[in-house]
Amino acid sequence: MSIAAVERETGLPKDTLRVWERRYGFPRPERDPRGERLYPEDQIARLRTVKRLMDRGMRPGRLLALDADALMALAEESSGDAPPRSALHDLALFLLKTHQAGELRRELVQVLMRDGVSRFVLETAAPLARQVGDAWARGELQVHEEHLLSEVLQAVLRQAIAQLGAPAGPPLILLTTLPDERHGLGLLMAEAIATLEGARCVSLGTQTPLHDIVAAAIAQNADIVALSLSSNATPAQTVESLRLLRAQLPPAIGLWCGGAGAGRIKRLGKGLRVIGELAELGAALDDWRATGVAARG
Ligand code: B12
Repeated sequence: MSIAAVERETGLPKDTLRVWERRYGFPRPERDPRGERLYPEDQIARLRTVKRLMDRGMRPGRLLALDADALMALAEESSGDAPPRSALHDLALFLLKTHQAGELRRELVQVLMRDGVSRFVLETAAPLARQVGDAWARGELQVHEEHLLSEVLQAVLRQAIAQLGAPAGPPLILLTTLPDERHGLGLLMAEAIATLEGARCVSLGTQTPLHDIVAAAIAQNADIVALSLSSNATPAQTVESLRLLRAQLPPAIGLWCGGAGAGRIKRLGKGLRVIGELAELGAALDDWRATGVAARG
């Protein structure tokens, strides 16, 4: 894989990969006939694990000093920090591995009926998506099995949103993701919780060009534009897109961000609200209603 492909695959910027190569001697890419870097699959897998552990707060210097086996042992050990796996999650992983999509959907719908939308989203859907991502990174699930989970979860989340009916609002929230962001499950989860909290939601799905986000927000008379940023989002590019978006959106329209990638952009300043956890969305909406001010720093 080329350096650009490794950046896309792992979320590690090209410059970082080159610096690590010089400073730590890892990764050690091969070269193609034109002298361009080529990364073998085993090194990409190791880089994925390094990134995952860095997202949990570990320093790259420490991680890159470990050989492949020691890194894997650390990853196993630190998966204890992840939310505990429930019996349902084990069942879901089994159903994915045995390709029983219909059965998985039935199980999830039953949990939705039993627990209600809020608990289903916070306690079942979000941890399940993360655990499936971890299982894929460990090589326990195939890409097509991960895709299957996304499709099943999307279907169940859409069913949950439809069941809630359309609240009258306000505020009216326009939901979408930035042009390079294909992760849309967090967006659906935010839509479900916001709908439950009585906000009117219009979702454009994923990957909307910036000028179209602005045009849609004006056309829909939106109070808030809410974006979902996954951990795959490149911080520098995200900050730049958010700056452009903030500058082009009318000041009265709020710009809110959530998702694993939103935690890194807290310092963008006025006119952007970062909502760390979905559970905080209700409080943010109460706040908006109490002050009546959409654009907040
Ligand atoms: C499903 C999935 C995909 C699917 C997405 C399908 C879909 N329709 O969404 C597909 C196959 C498209 C995909 C593609 C890729 N993916 Co992917 N994917 C995942 C996976 C398994 C689940 C994502 C997810 O939904 N997570 C659950 C969400 C809901 O969690 P969250 O982002 O933390 O959000 C929570 C809150 O913050 C909040 N929230 C989210 N949004 C918002 C918005 C608002 C307004 C609010 C208030 C709150 C809020 O709600 C959530 C619940 O608490 C993750 C694993 C993981 N750990 O997340 C990998 C993961 C995110 N993907 C990853 C990668 C590398 C990729 C690809 C580069 C792979 C590739 N080679 O193509 C591409 C990139 C595509 C792109 N340009 O965006 C990596 C990112 C690594 C990193 N840290 O940089 C992960 C972490 C997998 C891994 N373990 O390595 N992926």
